[in-house]
Amino acid sequence: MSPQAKRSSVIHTSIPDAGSAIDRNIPDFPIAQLSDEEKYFRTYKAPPYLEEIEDEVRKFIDYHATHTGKKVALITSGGTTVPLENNTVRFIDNFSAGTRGATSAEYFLENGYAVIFLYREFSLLPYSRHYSHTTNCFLDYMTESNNKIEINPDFADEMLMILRKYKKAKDSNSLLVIPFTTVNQYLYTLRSIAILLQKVGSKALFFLAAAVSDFFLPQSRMPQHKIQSQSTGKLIIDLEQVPKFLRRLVDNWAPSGMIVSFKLETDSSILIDKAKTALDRYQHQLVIGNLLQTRKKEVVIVASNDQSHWIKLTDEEVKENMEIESLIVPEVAEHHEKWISNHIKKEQESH
Ligand code: 9Z3
Repeated sequence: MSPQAKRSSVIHTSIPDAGSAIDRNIPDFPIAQLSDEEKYFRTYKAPPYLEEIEDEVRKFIDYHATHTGKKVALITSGGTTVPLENNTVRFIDNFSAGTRGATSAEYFLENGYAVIFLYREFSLLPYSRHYSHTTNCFLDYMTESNNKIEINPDFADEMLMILRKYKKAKDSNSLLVIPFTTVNQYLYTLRSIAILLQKVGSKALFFLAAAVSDFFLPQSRMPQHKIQSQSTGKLIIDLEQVPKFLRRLVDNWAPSGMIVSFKLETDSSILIDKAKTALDRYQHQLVIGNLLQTRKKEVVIVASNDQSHWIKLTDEEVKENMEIESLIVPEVAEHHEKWISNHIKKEQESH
């Protein structure tokens, strides 16, 4: 049974919360300072379904902590939206389809991890990604024979392999899928899951591939209804900076977990410097740098000891449809192993 099927009702994160339009009682959001992350959570309310998700995540983590001893990866995937209206007709979004996250989730599962997949609702999911969002219609994978529907033999072998992996992940209760749509939902859910993951200590791995908006429109300024066309002929949107949640994650929410963030740039000359700055600023363990233009065939892994190296697919490998995540994930898992043994050593020394 899929994790979603177990829920008492389907959670749809894309349904807007209509209960808090422009409300002058909600304090306006202060200009973001590095120390202001917690203010965000004091000012903005949690999504109404959060407790339900926390229960599911708690059960999943307890199951693996007690029965399998697996390492647990939290993978974030896809882009966050920034609603411009309470009854949301318009929102700001970004390009991410969730390919990096969904593909990486499959390789983490293959590498023995239990995976919590925190993804933008309707973006790519592990395993089904091979058939959804493609240029082929899913019906092209079927044929009819003797009044029965069958898998088109051209695709059957590949589909069988994927089906087996999918079933294995499900039957071993190794994949939990949790949705978000808005940046507010993302931040709240990330925080909750990170705190719950403290239970597995250094066995928790954070693989933050989601493209999170840097700016948002505070609830105090969000109109309830669709913005009407302006007499000035212009729409001026005044956004605030989303607090830098990574610092809270490293310092407070996940003090023992290993944290891998992604840095996306479009200018190759600044990529490594930006990745190093992020490591310096947030003091986490790895940054994976990628350029929008080449992200499917090369990434640079930058570690906190200032070492960096590129993983690149050759033209041949690209032609053979090799996925760069099949190289990224084992390398990250190796770093994680070292992280865990260092933690065990430190614990032994302190006893
Ligand atoms: C990434 O860099 C991901 O690799 C992509 C994946 C979003 C490029 P796709 O979904 O794309 O496979 O099409 N994610 C992180 C992007 C990001 O917003 N990073 C922040 C930054 O660059 C840091 S948390 O400042």
